[in-house]
Amino acid sequence: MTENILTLIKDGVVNGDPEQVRKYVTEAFESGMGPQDILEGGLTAGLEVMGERWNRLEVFLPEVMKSAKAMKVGFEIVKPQLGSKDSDFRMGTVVIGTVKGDVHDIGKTVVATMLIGAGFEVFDLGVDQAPSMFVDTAIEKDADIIGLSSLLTTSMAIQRDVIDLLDTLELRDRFQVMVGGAPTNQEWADTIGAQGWAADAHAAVAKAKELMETKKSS
Ligand code: B1M
Repeated sequence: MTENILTLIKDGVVNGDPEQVRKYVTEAFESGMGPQDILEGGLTAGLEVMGERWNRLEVFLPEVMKSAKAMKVGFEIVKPQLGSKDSDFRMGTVVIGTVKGDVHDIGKTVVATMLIGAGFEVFDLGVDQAPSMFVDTAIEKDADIIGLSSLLTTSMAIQRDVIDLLDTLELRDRFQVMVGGAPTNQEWADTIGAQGWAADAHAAVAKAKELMETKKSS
């Protein structure tokens, strides 16, 4: 039963069918399934299939866009269930966004939502953001962490540009920088001097908590 609904959600994403996604995400909740399972087992799994098909040149951009839109319809239903923030309690403040030249926003939005759910105050800048935007907002909001998402090998360098800008402004010690996105890894984070890297949204929440501990003890 659980497997079945998740497969139907996944197929809805693959086929770019928002109504199918909406129907079965709603049914999944009604049957008692948790938001995390629906997100990972259905919605994200559907986009992974599209990514693999793209790699094999079996699909084109309009199909991937349709799938991404269908995924977002489901994510909007799941999102409120992921966030259980107690408004009086704050783990820390995060400014997050996708870097300049990159319009991929799904993974970044999932990470932002999970951080909110874990009790962080999050300012989501959206996509295609210049280094100065991250730094200016972090100063303005007195952030603890700057989160940089990049899904393209061509946009990864912008993560380094943000850190370079912090160095230039002598603000390097004021903020913890966390990077993420499919082409990134721990080695890249170490190379550019980011304090944190995470492979997925779960790991991003754990890393953000760890960075807060580091910040408090420094
Ligand atoms: Co694009 N795309 N895309 N795409 N797209 C990829 C990323 C690609 C790997 C596909 C491929 O070739 N196999 C490839 C990049 C290759 C590379 O550079 N290595 C690619 C390309 C080439 C492009 C275009 C250049 C295509 C073109 O125009 N010729 C173009 C780029 C436009 C631009 O940005 N300037 C493009 C466009 C698009 C769409 C608009 C069609 C659409 C995006 C829609 C949207 O976001 N609104 C799209 C999509 C959907 C994808 C794939 C299929 C799926 C991405 C996704 O949303 N995954 C992707 C293939 C793939 O990844 N398999 C692909 C689901 C999401 C939940 O996972 O984003 O990885 P992800 O996020 C994860 C982790 O990475 C991590 O946690 C998240 C949640 O678990 N994470 C962080 C992410 N950010 C983090 C930040 C953190 C910590 C963790 O801390 C701050």
